[in-house]
Amino acid sequence: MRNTRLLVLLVAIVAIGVAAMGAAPRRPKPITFPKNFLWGAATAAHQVEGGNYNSDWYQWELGGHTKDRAGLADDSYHLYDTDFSLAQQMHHNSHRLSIEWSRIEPSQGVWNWAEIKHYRDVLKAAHDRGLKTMVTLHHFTTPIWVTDQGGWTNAETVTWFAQYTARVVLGLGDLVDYWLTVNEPNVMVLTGYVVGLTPPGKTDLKQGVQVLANLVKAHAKAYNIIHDLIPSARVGFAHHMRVFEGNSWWNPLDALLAVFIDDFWNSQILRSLKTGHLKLSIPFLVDYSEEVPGMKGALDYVGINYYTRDLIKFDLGSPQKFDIMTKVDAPHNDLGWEIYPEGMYKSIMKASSFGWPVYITENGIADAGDTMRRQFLCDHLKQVSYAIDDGADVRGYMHWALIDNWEWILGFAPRFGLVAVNYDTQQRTIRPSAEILSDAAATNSLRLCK
Ligand code: GCO
Repeated sequence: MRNTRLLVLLVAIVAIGVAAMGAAPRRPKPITFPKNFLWGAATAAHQVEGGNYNSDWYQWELGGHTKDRAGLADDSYHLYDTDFSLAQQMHHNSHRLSIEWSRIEPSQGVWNWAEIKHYRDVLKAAHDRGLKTMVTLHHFTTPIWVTDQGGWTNAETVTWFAQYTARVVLGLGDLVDYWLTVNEPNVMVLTGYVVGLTPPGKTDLKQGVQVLANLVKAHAKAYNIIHDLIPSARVGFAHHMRVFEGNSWWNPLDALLAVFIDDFWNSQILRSLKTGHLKLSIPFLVDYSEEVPGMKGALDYVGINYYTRDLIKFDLGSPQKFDIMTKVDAPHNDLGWEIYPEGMYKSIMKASSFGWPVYITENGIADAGDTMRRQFLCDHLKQVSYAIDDGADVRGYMHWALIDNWEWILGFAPRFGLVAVNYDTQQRTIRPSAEILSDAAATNSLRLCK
């Protein structure tokens, strides 16, 4: 009896000790980052360039599915050097942007050399401002000539994307430091083929899974083409990662579903690229399996886009048998997304468990008042540093976004920019909170974060 009591006491003491250690600060201040760390911000062609009238998204806008039309957006097609000079003023050493496929190849097999020349000018301007270039080949928009022939449901699109990739590599390859093939294949499929909010507006999970498979194949094919032409190229894709947890702690079905969804959403594409076997599955819902030649190891780094956490609730009444919820008693951004910095650490650790280096290719906050971004940056960057401490090979952080921009179906209202944009005048103004990232970039540390 006495021994048992003693044992209980001992266990309690050890437990308290461990808990106290866990609560202790993880790093001596100031937090510093590895040498040659990339510091920068991201944009995407259709969201900032303006004048893109040849893609499925433009048609979607015409169909009245978006709050505003992108129109001239930030007019970055013309003002790109102004944008880069702002990045330079903020001490960034890199910038992520995307190339608009429908400009380069306005109709099938027709190459617009003037647009290739335009992007050469853009990338040169970035280099002249001391910015390494990270170039996305497909950021949500697909040329109309492709979607007219079935878009990403058509397996031929994989070949067409490969041809476009080859053209871009030949035309721009000498000016690209990092490649991203596709942006967020999982988001494209969820919004475009499952919930139907973005083009092509379908609600067909089966077709969505086929599209996801095609996007992964398109990535792998593009990866190989880029490497054939430029053996030393660094090629990744931008993977949207989220944290999924059960909605009610007492309901094991919520937790179990969260495990399945987490694996499908966050890990299965990476695992497929590791093994060469494309396997997408959620028990009773999704089951896709195919050996894809040339896919094994077709990745040099994982680009992580991280924003938030979701809670999963078992629901017999919903077609998918679950609902996606947001934690209520937590801080949220202007769009109601939970602000959950620990998710950054969790996402990095998950991605890096596959053995690839990681770049954060997006992370940001809709915060029109600029009251939350400062803390957001500090909290998320700290989590990046903790992941590095724990062995993850993180090599860069790109904030979403460099400037306010057109947020797809939500139009111009959400303000994600380090730089505020007045859309009437195209006046750009650096937001005070941008200082956190500028100083981090200038000093390779988080000395401004408490
Ligand atoms: C995405 C895209 C960006 C968005 C950003 C904010 O993640 O949806 O890559 O185009 O604008 O994420 O929602």
